Amino acid sequence: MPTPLPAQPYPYPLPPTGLALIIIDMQRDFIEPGGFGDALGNDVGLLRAIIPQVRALQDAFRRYNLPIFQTVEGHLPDLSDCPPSKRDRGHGALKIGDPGPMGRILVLGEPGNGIIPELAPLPGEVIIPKPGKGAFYATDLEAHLKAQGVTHLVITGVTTEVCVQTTMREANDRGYECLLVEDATESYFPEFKQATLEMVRAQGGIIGWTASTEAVLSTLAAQYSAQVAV
Ligand code: TIU
Repeated sequence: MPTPLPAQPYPYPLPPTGLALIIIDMQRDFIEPGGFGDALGNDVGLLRAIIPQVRALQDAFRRYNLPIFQTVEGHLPDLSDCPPSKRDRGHGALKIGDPGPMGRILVLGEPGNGIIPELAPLPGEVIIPKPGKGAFYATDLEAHLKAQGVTHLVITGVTTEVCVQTTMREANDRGYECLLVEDATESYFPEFKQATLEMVRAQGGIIGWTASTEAVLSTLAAQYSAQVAV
């Protein structure tokens, strides 16, 4: 039986099996000075606010043996998977592939492309490299989810209205029941974050649900503690 999790626009049916945590792009490129987010002219310090909540969710999913998928946005060193439109957009100080203080901007394997130490994955946890904003485009995320019987996604990470929202919309169209965690996602633009929360849960949950980290943690404990204990 699903356990109702306090959420908007109505309780989210937390399933007994099939739940996964998605952590979008908590990589140095977006959160530390000298990366892609900084090159685009953003105040990257804003995004650090969600680290404790994402970490608490990561710890809980580990405790209950539920799958965790982290993504990183990045491109192959030859940029063959980076459309010129993306590289040229925005007239930033540094373009994708240029050398920067944390290595080549938004290139897979460079120091800036690494997940921040506070949220480092454990051995065996899956990292999905993605060339686009959505985590399903040109990745094997859906194959992983199907292989593990995942039907419900708790979604966190940055930035809310770009990679997080794109991923949630892609997942919703594929039939996943998606919950966006309000205080575990962040944007360079507070008003865009707020608008995203409102638009995904409008019209009876047109894209899915939103809830607080505390609501997710307490409902996870009620649903899964007993399962782990046996
Ligand atoms: N620029 C911005 O807000 N976001 C991105 O480019 N990628 C992600 O959201 N991860």
